[in-house]
Amino acid sequence: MKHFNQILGRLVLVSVIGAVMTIGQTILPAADQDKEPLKLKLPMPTLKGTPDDLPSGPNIEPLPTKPRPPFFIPKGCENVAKGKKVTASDKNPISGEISMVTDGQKEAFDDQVIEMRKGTQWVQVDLEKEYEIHAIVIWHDHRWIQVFRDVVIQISNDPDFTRDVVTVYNNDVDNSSGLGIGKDKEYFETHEGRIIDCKGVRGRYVRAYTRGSNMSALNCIQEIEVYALPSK
Ligand SMILES: [Ca+2]
Ligand SMILES: [Ca+2]
Repeated sequence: MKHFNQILGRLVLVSVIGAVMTIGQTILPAADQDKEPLKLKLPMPTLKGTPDDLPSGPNIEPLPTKPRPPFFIPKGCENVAKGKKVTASDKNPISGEISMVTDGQKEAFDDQVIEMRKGTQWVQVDLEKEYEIHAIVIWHDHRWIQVFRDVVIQISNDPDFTRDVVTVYNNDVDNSSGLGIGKDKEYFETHEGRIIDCKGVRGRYVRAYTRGSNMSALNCIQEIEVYALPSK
């Protein structure tokens, strides 16, 4: 038993050292002089609460139970999408105006959501020039805690997205939208939005696809923010 306790003691010690090292690693990016936490102006959470029958499965991230950890981004990045021109596959949305994608409004209110027809639809932001893009933050529709299908986000210098396309997010695992098989997870819409790490991809246009949600065949979008540096 004494021997067992010695082994147990060593195991605990190793675990403690391991934990300290892990904490050290997670703190490291903050020490990076060129980076800072991305600061977002978050909307209020929905007052509708969390549904009892949330979808689940191996490809859906569980609903977070605590605030998102900081996301580090190069110093000087700004939201270069605010107020920029937006186009869409659905020229005549069921509700809302396409320009609302970049108007800065993203509260969980009906009049701050654009609803487009069913099937795969996209919205596209023209940043007016090429940027070095480090993060895209997207709110589809956080009026309800729900999962959007076929979330595909692409960057290009071609407004038609026929060439030089970089896909920075794709959770279309069955390729039902025909843009390629995605390896990213589905996730729940919350007031925090979704941060997409773009790692400095250069481009002028950002396009975001969806194909309905677990609640509705319609495609909703509230806001897209693009945190970027001028392209050198
Ligand atoms: Ca908006
Ligand atoms: Ca799909």
